[in-house]
Amino acid sequence: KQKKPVVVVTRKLPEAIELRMRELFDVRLNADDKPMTAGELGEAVKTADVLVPTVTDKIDAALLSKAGEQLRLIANFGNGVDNIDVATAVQRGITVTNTPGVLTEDTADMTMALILAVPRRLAEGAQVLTSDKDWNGWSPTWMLGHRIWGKRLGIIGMGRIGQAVARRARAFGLQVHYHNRRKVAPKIEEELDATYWESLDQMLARMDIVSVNCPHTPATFHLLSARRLKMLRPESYIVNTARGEVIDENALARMLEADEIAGAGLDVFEHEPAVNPKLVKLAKAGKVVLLPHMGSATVEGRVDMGEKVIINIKTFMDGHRPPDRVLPSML
Ligand code: 8YV
Repeated sequence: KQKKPVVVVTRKLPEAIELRMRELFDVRLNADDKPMTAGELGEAVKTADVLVPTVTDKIDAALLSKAGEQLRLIANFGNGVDNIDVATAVQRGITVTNTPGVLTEDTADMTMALILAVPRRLAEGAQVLTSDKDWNGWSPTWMLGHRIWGKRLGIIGMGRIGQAVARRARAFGLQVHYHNRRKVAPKIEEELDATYWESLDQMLARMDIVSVNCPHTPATFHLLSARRLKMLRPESYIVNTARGEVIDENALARMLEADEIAGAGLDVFEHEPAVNPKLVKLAKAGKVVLLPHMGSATVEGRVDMGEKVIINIKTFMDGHRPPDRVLPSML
């Protein structure tokens, strides 16, 4: 009987996924629900045939240089692969996979939730009834937010998630605009009634709400730089459910403080789990809504992600190309 491959899983996964993995592989699980240290990861790659990391594990060139010859596959539990030095992994003959598709709708839902929550002051309103202060009752001029219907939404990154956001936005009466490396297929553009902007600067200057839905790559790091953020109108809002690194977080916080933009809804941060104290202060003041990286956090989604990881490992171990292989040229 063939030896089961050693699969090191860096974080606690849904129980059903762990059970299924144990049937198929020689699973080494990180027992506590916190990230492995760099030292523990270094030990893990010496023995693992397959590594299953998450967004909280940095799989960089230094770590990969410690890997033994037996490490052949890194099956990321997650869609974004900015935690992995894919080019170095591939150079060393290691295949990398991710979990695309299964978290598209959940992440788009959370994006839409923030698009609604910030202009309509949802978090602030919810606090009124749970804080010690009394609610004095309805008033015609109290807790007024801004209408989103009829406004212009600019989506940065029109991949699966961007398109899913666009579909929702259309249903809420928003006009959809987008910036992407390239124009999407005419059929999709037509379905979404979406306007393409080749120039991100020009799009930013005309939007009411901007949503970041692109991956974090060297090309998108601080894509929303201090200079670009200045293009935004003071009445505009910004939502990010992609990666914190795409926005210069400090510059954004400064602009929010100075009322140079109206508000922000952020699910991701530049230095997770640290959050810029200025943003926390602004959240307490009701100007921004902060979520702790929950975009894809559904019970169903995590199981789907786990199943994708299993399929990728199994297919690879059976000698075939795994369905969700990531190549450096795709980034
Ligand atoms: C996951 C995410 O929670 O998949 C991604 O890219 O950001 C999240 O939805 C996380 O990455 C799991 O590793």
